[in-house]
Amino acid sequence: MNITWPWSQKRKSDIVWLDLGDLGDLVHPNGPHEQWQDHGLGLLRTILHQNGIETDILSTRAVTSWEQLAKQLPGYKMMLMNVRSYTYPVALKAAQIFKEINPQGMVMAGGMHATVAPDEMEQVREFDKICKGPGEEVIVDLVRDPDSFPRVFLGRGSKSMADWPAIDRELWPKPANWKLRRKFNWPLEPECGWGPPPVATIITSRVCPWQCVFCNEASYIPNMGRKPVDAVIDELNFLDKKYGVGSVVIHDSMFFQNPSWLKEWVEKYPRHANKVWPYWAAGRADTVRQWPDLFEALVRETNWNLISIGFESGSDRILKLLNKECTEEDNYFAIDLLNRIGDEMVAEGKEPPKFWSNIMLGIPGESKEDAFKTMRMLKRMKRVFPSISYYAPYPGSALGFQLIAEGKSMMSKDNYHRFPDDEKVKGVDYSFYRELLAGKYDAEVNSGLPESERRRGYQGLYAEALVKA
Ligand code: B12
Ligand code: SF4
Repeated sequence: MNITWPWSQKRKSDIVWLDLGDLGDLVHPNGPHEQWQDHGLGLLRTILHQNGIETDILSTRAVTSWEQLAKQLPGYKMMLMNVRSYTYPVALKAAQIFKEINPQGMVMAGGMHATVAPDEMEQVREFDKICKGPGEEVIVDLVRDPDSFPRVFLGRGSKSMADWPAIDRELWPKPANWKLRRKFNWPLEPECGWGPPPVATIITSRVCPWQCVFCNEASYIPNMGRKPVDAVIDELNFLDKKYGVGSVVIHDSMFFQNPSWLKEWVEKYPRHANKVWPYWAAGRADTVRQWPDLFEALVRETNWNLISIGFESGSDRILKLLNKECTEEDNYFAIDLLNRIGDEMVAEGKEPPKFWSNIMLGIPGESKEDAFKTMRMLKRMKRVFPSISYYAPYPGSALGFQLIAEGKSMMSKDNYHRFPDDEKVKGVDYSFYRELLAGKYDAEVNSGLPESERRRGYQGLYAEALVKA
């Protein structure tokens, strides 16, 4: 029997924050990433509570049916939510149910989807207020006096993350099943195979200055200062003292930027953190090539042992098309460097670092040879968790908007979901990619590769790597 914890929670407020995600993700999740907590929700609820505005928390992830959610909604006067494109279908349904039950209640929506697709949300009468952009400087006024805001409005963010309060993690939703609860380490997060539990997810920077056409964060997140190194370390030490930290996931879209910040991190993290916890964080191949010494120092001295790089493709033609501003050569430089550092660390009797290698297949315009080159690049990595997905045309990205406008996107409003093996763009030969990942084209991929690389990635490994992450 599953016990859904929120049912037993006492209602403290007539304002509820609804955490979004697939039904059941906090009851019996498919994988670890579905269980990760939402920093936008955490930050804004912390700000509200610090300003004397109590909110209750409910989660679509903590129920297994819409009826279960509906039973918890009567009487609320306001519902707040952080809507991303991949949670939009859930947000829409929840807003409709809320308004059916509480016709006088208000639904306040913000988040990435509200920022990149406000027109879509404007057409839905159940959304009473739609906030584009950051919400930390407006959330208190919005909740106190919603009528002073137009229906769709521009939010306001802090100048720097130094101004953000540390998230009160106990405001995050709880796992809703006693078995899951035992290994979840709430309010820290569960193990996902990247490092020992409990896992602390943190954010040190919000903006990525690059302009990749499939992502393009800079176009919708206003520039803001990075969280000071001391504040990051203080937060981790605080969490460790209170809950015990096993490893860290740095959720920044781009951790490996601002060399001066990174140098300070190399200097202070090993000396001031309670423990030099291993961590997952993201970089780019071109900047690894630009600052190889800094990269090596971070890996060796700060225990950056899972390096997420958006390699995306092993073909210059496709990298250009994606405006990735990285070349095949940059990618191979980063791969060879980490292979070398890993070999040396093995020789020193240390655990070697690994890549978390983001790869996209099924990019419109990609030829079979381009895809073979990508698979060859993957085989060059000695130690890697491949994270492979079919290109998804998200609104908010330049290429996404273009494909949506051309009618080529198969990601309907009801299905912004990113299941990596869903078919997402018209005209892409997905059966070829399925066969490629199943090993049918191994001969072509392996041609010209040395024996050691041919052997890497046994049949089926890459198909399994098509995970939802
Ligand atoms: C951490 C992260 C994840 C984590 C954890 C997600 C989670 N549980 O929160 C993981 C790794 C699981 C993940 C996965 C995915 N993610 Co992700 N992720 C991020 C990342 C890097 C940071 C999110 C974050 O915490 N930001 C910081 C907080 C403070 O910001 P925020 O949540 O947006 O909230 C602010 C505002 O939006 C606003 N706001 C929010 N809610 C509200 C509500 C009200 C009422 C108001 C007024 C304001 C407001 O105020 C907040 C403070 O400024 C973002 C990129 C980014 N820079 O934001 C991508 C991002 C959100 N992810 C994205 C995507 C596409 C995905 C994936 C689909 C695939 C992928 N590309 O990795 C998967 C899907 C997972 C799934 N469940 O199916 C896209 C979403 C695009 C879109 N149009 O919605 C982003 C923007 C990255 C990108 N540029 O493509 N992701
Ligand atoms: S894909 Fe990575 S490098 Fe490119 S804009 Fe997005 S976060 Fe930045």
